[in-house]
Amino acid sequence: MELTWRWFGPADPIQLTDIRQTGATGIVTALHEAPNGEVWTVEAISERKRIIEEAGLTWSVVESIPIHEDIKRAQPLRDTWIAACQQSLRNLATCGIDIVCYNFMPVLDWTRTDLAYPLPSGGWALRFDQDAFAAFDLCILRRVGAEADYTPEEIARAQAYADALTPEGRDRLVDTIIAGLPGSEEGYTLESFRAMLDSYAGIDADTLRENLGYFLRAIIPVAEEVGIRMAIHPDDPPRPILGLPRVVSTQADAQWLLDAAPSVANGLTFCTGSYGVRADNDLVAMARHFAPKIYFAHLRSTQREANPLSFHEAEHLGGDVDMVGVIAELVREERRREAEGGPRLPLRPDHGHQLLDDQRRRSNPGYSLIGRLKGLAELRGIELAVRRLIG
Ligand code: DNO
Ligand code: MN
Repeated sequence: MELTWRWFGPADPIQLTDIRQTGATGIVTALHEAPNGEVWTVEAISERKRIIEEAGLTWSVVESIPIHEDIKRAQPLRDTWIAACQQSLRNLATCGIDIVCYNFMPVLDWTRTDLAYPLPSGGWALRFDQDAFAAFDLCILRRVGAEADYTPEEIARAQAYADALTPEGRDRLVDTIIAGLPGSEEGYTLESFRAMLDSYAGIDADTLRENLGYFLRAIIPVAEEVGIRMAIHPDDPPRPILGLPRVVSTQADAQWLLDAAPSVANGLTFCTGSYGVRADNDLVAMARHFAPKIYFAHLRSTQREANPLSFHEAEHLGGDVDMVGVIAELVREERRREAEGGPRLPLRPDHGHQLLDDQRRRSNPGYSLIGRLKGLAELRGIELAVRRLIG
């Protein structure tokens, strides 16, 4: 499989020359500096592509093309933003880029409560602690109606959590949740965040699904026409949060999405770390079922904790995800594509722990150098072993 690495562009403290040494050959990136909704021009795309190729790498996947909140909320300007997105896809195709990852999570992209959770080994992981999150929701944000989403025990634990927070701890928690993790299109203050949440009043899962369907019916034909394969990233965590609906969390959700706009251009980013947080997602079965529609793979594992709504990011080959089983399905799929002249199947280590020098150098949360290098090396080893063993 094509080994890739997420790079946040020239501002990423991890440079292309570093990535070249990891064994990855493909770059996963976006024009992160382009404001949400603006068309990505052929000039800007080719310039970024040139920088990547000059380093001996290729621009393998776009992650992500931003989907404007107006599209998710069906606001009057949605057709304008959709037209911009269609034009960006045409321009990407002109530059020879043919896989585009995106997500349809309202307001927040992926969400964590702790960016440096100490592991017994001394490494640091990203963590989502349900009590910390509930403390944010109930005691800091004070979202109207939030109590209905929690049991009395959860509310008591959240209150105790909030009472124990220092002012710095409180600020850190707020920033971690709403300031925007890497790749997020927006960051918020508490005030702008409340306003954004309010703008989703009345939008339930059915409405969000309807709006996603509208988007797909507009985008997928254009992608198909220009030879781009769209790959939706699942929700992380894969469940509604803060009263916001999420509709790409389960096998049934992914099936709905594929059926909503049947086309070779409509496919999935198989993110094992996101889907894998739910015990009812059987990842090996999903990899097998969706294999031909998996256009991009994010491989990492998570570990559910005593409270199964809490989790932290595990070793790539540890935790709750059967990574060997998933890779075996992906290798089988790649074999089929090789036999039929089908498209490539890029994968990337999705996040890594902060290990060794990672703890002393700057990097984007989740996107460390050594932690991801370790993940990549392990995943590559499994792939080679599986390839040999299945003959
Ligand atoms: C989480 C990460 C995210 C993801 C974006 C995709 O699993 O992979 O940064 O890239 O949500 O749009
Ligand atoms: Mn992912």
